[in-house]
Amino acid sequence: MIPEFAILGHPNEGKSSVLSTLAEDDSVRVSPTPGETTECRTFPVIIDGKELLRFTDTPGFQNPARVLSQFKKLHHNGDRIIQKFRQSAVNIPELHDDCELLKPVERGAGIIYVVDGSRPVRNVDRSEMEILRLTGKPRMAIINCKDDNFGFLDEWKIEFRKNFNSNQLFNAHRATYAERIRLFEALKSIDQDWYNPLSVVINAFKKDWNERNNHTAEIMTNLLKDCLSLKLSKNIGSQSEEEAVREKLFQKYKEILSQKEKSAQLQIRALFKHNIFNYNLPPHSILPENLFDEKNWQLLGLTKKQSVIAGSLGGAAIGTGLDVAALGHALGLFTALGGVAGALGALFGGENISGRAQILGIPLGGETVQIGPPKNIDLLFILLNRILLYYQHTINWAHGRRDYPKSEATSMAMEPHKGFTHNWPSKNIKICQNFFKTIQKNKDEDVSGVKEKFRKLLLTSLREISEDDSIKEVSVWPK
Ligand SMILES: Nc1nc2c(ncn2[C@@H]2O[C@H](COP(=O)(O)OP(=O)(O)OP(=O)(O)O)[C@@H](O)[C@H]2O)c(=O)[nH]1
Ligand SMILES: [Mg+2]
Repeated sequence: MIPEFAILGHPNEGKSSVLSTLAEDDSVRVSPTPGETTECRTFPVIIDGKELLRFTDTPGFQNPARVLSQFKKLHHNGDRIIQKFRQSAVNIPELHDDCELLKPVERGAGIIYVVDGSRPVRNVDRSEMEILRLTGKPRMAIINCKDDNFGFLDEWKIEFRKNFNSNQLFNAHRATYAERIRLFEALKSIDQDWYNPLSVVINAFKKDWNERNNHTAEIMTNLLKDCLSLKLSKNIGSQSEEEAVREKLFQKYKEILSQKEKSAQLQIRALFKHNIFNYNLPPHSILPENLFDEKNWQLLGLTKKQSVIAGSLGGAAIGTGLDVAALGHALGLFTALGGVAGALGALFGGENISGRAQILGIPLGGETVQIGPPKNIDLLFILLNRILLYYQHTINWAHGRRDYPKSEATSMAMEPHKGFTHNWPSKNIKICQNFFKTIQKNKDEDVSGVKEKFRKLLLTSLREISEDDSIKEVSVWPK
C-alpha cells in the first residue's frame, strides 16, 4: 500500500508550502490569502515512474471549536469518529471545509499538522490539536516558523507533547534535501506500520538524489568540454577587414558560450524538478553577470597560488606569452592590460599584447581569423564555479518557496563570494589541467579516461555542496 499523509492545519499557516517542499512539487497552489485551498488535492511522489508516497493538501480548519464539541460527543465511536462526524455535518455549509479536511484521514492517511510557530498558541489551535488527537491516528506536528521568530517554541512544545507522537521544525521556504530526509526519518518512527514503507521511500530518495548528482556531473563535464573546445573561424577578404571580423567573431563566440551555459542550467533545473517558477537569485549573485564580465574573473578564477601551481604543472595553463607567476592569474592580466577588453583579447586572441600579431587566435594562411579554443585555464574555473553556484542555488531553493521576502534578500548566506574551487588542493588542479590539455589536443581517444576523472572530481564537489551545513536553516529546536 502506498503511504498517504494529509497536511492539516489552520488557514494560511503554510500547509501547501510545506507539502510543495516535501513533495518537490512546485505545481501546488500557494497564496498569501487565507482560504486558498478549499478542496483536498492529492500529490503523488513518483520516482523512476513508480508512485512511492502521496501527500494530500487540505483546506484549513474553519470551526475548530464546533468540530471539537461534536468530536467530544462522538468520542465513544472510537475508530469511526471521523466517519460519524462527517455524516452528521455533511449538510452544514459552515462545516464544509472541516468535513473536507478530514476526508483523507478517514481513509487512513497519516496526519501532518502544520503551524506557524512564530506566533503564540491560541485557543483555536488547541481545539484543532485536540480534534486530531481524538482521531487516534498517527500524527506529527510540523512547526514552520514563517518569520524566523523562535520565541514561542516552548509554548508550542507543551501543546505538541499532549497531542502528537512527534514534532519537527521544518521551514517550507528553506528546507534542504538533508532536512527532508530527516523529516521522513522522524515520520517513519511514529508508527510501526510506516516503518518499512517509509524506509523504502527514504532509500529511494537517497538513490534518486545520488543519480541526480551523477547526471549533473555529466552535464557539467559536457558543458566544459564543449566550451573549452569551441573554436570559430572566418575567412577575411582583406587585411583591413580583420579587426571588424575578429570583433564580430568574438561576439558570436561569447554568445555561444552563454547559450551553452544556459542550456546546462536548464537541464540541471529540470533534474531537480523546478518546472514552473523561476527562482530568484540573491541580489548579490554573480550569475546574472555576463560570463565575460571582469567580476567573474576576479571572483571565480584561480587564486594566485593556484595559478602558480597550474603554471608549474606545465602546458596550457597560460598561453599568453606572459609569465603566470609574475602576473598572478587572469585578474593580474586584467590589471596589467588595463581592463576587460585587453585581457579578453589576450585570452582569446583578439588583441596584440606583446608585439606578436596573434597570441591565441591562430591565423590560418594569413586569411582566416580564429577565436578559441582558449589557452588560459581560468575559463575552465570560471565556467565550473558558475555552474556549481547555479547547482547550489537550485538544490537549496525549496519548492514551496515562490519568491524572496524583501527583508531576506540581502541576508541570504547562500552564495559564496569566492569560487568553490578556491581551496582545492593541487591534485584537483592537476585533474583539471589534464582535462583542459586533453580537450585542447582534441583527440577523442585520449578524452574518456581524463573526462571520467574530472567527472568524479565534480561529483565529489556536488556531494559536498549538497551536504553543506552552513547554508542550512535551523532544523533542530534552538537552545
Ligand atoms: N516567509 C515565509 N512565508 C511562508 C512560509 N511558508 C508559507 N509562507 C507564506 O504564507 C502564505 C500562506 O502559505 P500557504 O502554503 O498557501 O498556506 P496554507 O496553509 O496552505 O493556506 P490555505 O490554503 O489558505 O489554508 C504564502 O504567502 C506563503 O508564501 C515560510 O516558511 N516562510
Ligand atoms: Mg493551502
